[in-house]
Amino acid sequence: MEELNQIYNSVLIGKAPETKDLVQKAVSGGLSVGSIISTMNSAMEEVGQRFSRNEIFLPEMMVAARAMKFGMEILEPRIVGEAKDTKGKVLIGTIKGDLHDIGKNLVAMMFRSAGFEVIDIGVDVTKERFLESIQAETPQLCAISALLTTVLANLAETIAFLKASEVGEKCKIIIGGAAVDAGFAERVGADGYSDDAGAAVQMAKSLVQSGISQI
Ligand code: B1M
Repeated sequence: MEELNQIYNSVLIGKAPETKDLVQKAVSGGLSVGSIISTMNSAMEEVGQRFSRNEIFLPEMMVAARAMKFGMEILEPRIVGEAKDTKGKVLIGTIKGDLHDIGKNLVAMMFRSAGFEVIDIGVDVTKERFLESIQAETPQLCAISALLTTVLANLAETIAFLKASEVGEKCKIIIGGAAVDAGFAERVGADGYSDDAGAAVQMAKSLVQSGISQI
């Protein structure tokens, strides 16, 4: 489809205002939000692969990320909408040492669209800040994003720290992001893992339905 190809190329080469316009046109023309997100995700995947092959460098990766964020600005109100009831409360952040936030933001939007209250505590979050925020906000779930393999030790340490704390029994920890998988999640004692935003929401719903009580 021509509109999706244009969005793909626009994200790939990092044209932020153009991406915003194209996404606006695509949604006005009736293209689904899901197809636009998956097109932008594919472009980011290609950006990552080109970066790995040293065909592009950090500045190109940064402008591509900015372009996707511009596109997401158009989609956000359509994803989030008006939540009618509260399914639960989720605290979300990207682990210490990791500044990637596009995936985390998308997961947060999907949670909001499914009726969860979301407390987003940002990127580069230390284990102490996760604990303080959980104590202050009393969420039923804490979702942690990790895209870099170099932060896996921080993630494992954070999960062990939270599990050993007073919130350990009450707040379930779910993880996701390109650096983690189900095996890692199991080894480090996370309560759940998902590889995309939609699956994270389904998992959260089933964890909440299985009777987690609020702290
Ligand atoms: Co970075 N980066 N980056 N980067 N970057 C990756 C992750 C990398 C795979 C690229 C590559 O080499 N192929 C690589 C990591 C390699 C590794 O660790 N093995 C990498 C690297 C090396 C780096 C730097 C170290 C580069 C450098 O400085 N030399 C540096 C690190 C900075 C830091 O964090 N300390 C860096 C920097 C950056 C930018 C700032 C330029 C930019 C981020 C901008 C931003 O986020 N604001 C960036 C980008 C854009 C990428 C790629 C190209 C795209 C990431 C993205 O946004 N994808 C990425 C390559 C890739 O992932 N293929 C790459 C779109 C997004 C929607 O997907 O985040 O995967 P994603 O989220 C998905 C799922 O993973 C899941 O749901 C989302 C939607 O379905 N999910 C969850 C995510 N979090 C979840 C939490 C959950 C559940 C599901 O909780 C339950």
